[in-house]
Amino acid sequence: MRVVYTADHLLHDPPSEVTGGQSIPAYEVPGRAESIRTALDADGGFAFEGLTEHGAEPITAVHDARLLAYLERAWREWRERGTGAPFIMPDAFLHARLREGMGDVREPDSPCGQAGYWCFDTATPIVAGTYRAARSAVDVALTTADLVLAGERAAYGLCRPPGHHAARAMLGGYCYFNNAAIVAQSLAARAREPVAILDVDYHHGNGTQQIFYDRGDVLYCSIHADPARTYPYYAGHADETGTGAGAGATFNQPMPAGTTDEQYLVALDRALERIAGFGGSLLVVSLGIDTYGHDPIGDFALSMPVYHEAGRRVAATGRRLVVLQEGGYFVPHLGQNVRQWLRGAEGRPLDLAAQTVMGPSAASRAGRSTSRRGR
Ligand code: Q9C
Ligand code: ZN
Repeated sequence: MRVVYTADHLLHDPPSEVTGGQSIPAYEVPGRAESIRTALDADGGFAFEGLTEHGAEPITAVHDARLLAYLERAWREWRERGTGAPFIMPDAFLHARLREGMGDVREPDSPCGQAGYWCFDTATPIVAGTYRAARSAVDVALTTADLVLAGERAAYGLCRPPGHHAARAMLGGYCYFNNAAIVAQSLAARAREPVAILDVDYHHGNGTQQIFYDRGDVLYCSIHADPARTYPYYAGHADETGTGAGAGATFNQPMPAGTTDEQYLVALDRALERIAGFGGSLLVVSLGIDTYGHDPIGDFALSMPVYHEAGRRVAATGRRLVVLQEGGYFVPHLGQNVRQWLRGAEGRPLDLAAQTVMGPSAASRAGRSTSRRGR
C-alpha cells in the first residue's frame, strides 16, 4: 500500500497540555507518527511518498477562512505581543452563553482573546511549527486522496497533527485543520459522488460531524466512547442524526467503558451496513487507535489482532479507501496496530511476529490477548 508521510510533523512539538485541571506532558507527540513510520517501513510492504501542495482552497472549502488566517499569524503575534509563554493556550473561551441574548462579538485584538475565540479546549497548544505541520497534514491527506482517485484501491495518509475535532471555525482536541473533512469535501467535489466517512477514533469526531451535519451527500458514521463520560463531552450522542438535507446522514454509536473486541466488531458491522446503504464508491476512514486496551487516555479494551480484522471488514465493503491517521497514544504499539489494520485492509495476514521488536513484556501482553481470543 502507498503511504504519504512528511517529516514536517516534527515541527509541531508542544511540551504540555492541560487536562482535567492538570498540566501534564503532551500526549500528542512526534513519537506517535515516528512509531507508525517505523512499523510500516519495517514491514516492507508499504511504499512511502511525500506530499504535494494543494494550497488553501481545499481548507477554506470546509473551514472559516478567518481560522486559517488566525493559525497563519498566531505564533508571530504571540511572540511579538504576548508574555513570552512557550505556547499559545487560551485563558478564556468564547462560550455561547457568555453572550446569550447579546448577538455576536467581533474577534478580539489581544493574543489571548484570539486564542479563546478560536479554540475550545486546553489540550491544543500552538507552538512555532504548528501552522506548518498542520498545513502539511492537510496536504498529506489530500495527496492520499489523489492516489485513490488515480486508481489505488486504498492509500494511507500519516497525518499529524490529527484533525477530526477541528470544526468549521474552531480548533481543539489536538486538531487544527480537519484533514478528513477537507478530504471528504474535496472527494465529493472532484468525484461528483457521495462520500462516506467512518470515524473509528476513540473520541467522537465533533468537528467532522458539525461540518457535514446538514449535508446529505456526506455520510458520517462514528464509533466512540460515550460523550456522557468522555471528551469531547458535547457531541456524539446516538440521537444526533443530522439536520435538513443531512437528516439521517449522521450515525453515532457511543460505547461503554471496557468495550471489547467482540462488542466493537458488532458496532463496526452496523456502521458498515449503514455505509453499504449509502451511495458512492469512496470511504474516508478516520483511523484512531486510542481504542487500544493500553491507551493512556482511552478506556476501551481492544487488542492488536482486532485492528487487522477491522481493516479486513472495512475493505470488504469494496469501497475505495482513503485512510487517515487520527489519535492513538500508546506509542510503543501504535505503529504495529496501524500496520495490522492496513494489512487487514490489503488482504495480507495478521503478523504478530514483528512484535518481538517491542521487547518481551510488550510482546507477552499482546500474545495474551491473542490467545484469549483463540486466534
Ligand atoms: N480527560 C484525538 O484523539 N483531552 N484527540 C481529553 C480527557 C483531549 C483527543 C481529556 C483529547 C483529544 C485526535
Ligand atoms: Zn481520539
